[in-house]
Amino acid sequence: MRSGFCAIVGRPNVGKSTLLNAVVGAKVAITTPVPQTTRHAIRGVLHRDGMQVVFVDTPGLHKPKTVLGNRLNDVARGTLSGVDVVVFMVDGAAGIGRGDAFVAGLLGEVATPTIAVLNKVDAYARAKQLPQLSRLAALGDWAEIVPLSAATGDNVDVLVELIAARLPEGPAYFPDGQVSDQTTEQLAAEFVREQAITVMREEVPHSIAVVVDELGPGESEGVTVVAATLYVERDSQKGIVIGRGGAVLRDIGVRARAQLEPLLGARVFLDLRVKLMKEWQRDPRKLRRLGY
Ligand SMILES: Nc1nc2c(ncn2[C@@H]2O[C@H](COP(=O)(O)OP(=O)(O)OP(=O)(O)O)[C@@H](O)[C@H]2O)c(=O)[nH]1
Ligand SMILES: [Mg+2]
Repeated sequence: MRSGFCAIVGRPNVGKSTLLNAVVGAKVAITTPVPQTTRHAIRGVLHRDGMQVVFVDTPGLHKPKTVLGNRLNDVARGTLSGVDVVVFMVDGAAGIGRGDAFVAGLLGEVATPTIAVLNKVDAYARAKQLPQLSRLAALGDWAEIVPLSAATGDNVDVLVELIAARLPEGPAYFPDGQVSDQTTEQLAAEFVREQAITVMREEVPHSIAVVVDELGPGESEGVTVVAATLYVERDSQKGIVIGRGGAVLRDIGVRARAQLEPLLGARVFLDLRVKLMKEWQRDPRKLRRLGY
């Protein structure tokens, strides 16, 4: 069979994780309108007759301001060697800028064949596509250039074919039916973090880390208990995440439960708490404790 690895890289918020979910056909990575959502290299597996593609979604490459930021860039850069194909994604709706040129520069140092993707073609006028494509072409030496929409799925199949054509003969790296390398606890923590980011504003989303403390059958039949802690960095953020009378945390819980129930295939009792872990983004030991 044909099989291999494909890294998806680009600056934050261009739609990398949305593409991962589209190609895999399942929600394996969280996606939000807030840049720097993804914090791990997340593997998602596309199974086809006679073919397996392991996609590696990565944190958006950016100018780091914290230890966490440096760590995220290292994770993204670390995936570039050891894959068969790289997908370099830019956001056609936001336009191509210095952040994209910076990532393209990094890719110039890597020998892996790279397919450039112009994402979000659903979100701007068609007349703007040609200039965007030529700007993208000028950024590097790309094996192919593909305009697509990760959100609507438009042209995603074309990208998959181009990736498949570049894969070697190889083994199946994941068993049939397995679409991700994350544990249920990791996925559940990410689903909670997605809703926390979606509900929060300003700088708070970046200050949140989520750890699932417990996940298992509850006392009543068909109920799964998920207990998770939302860690914030500053004392003032605790009150913001909890909200007046607990309203904000409740809102996060209701939204997260709606995502967790299909994931776990059960009714979910979700127990959320908020704790302070001072300046965790700047402390390597705390980062390790949070799994980063
Ligand atoms: N209109 C439109 N929006 C999209 C498309 N793809 C992604 N988005 C939106 O763009 C935002 C960012 O998407 P993500 O997939 O989280 O982006 P990312 O590149 O993984 O971001 P980081 O993890 O922060 O690096 C979300 O609000 C998505 O819904 C697209 O094709 N069209
Ligand atoms: Mg992402």
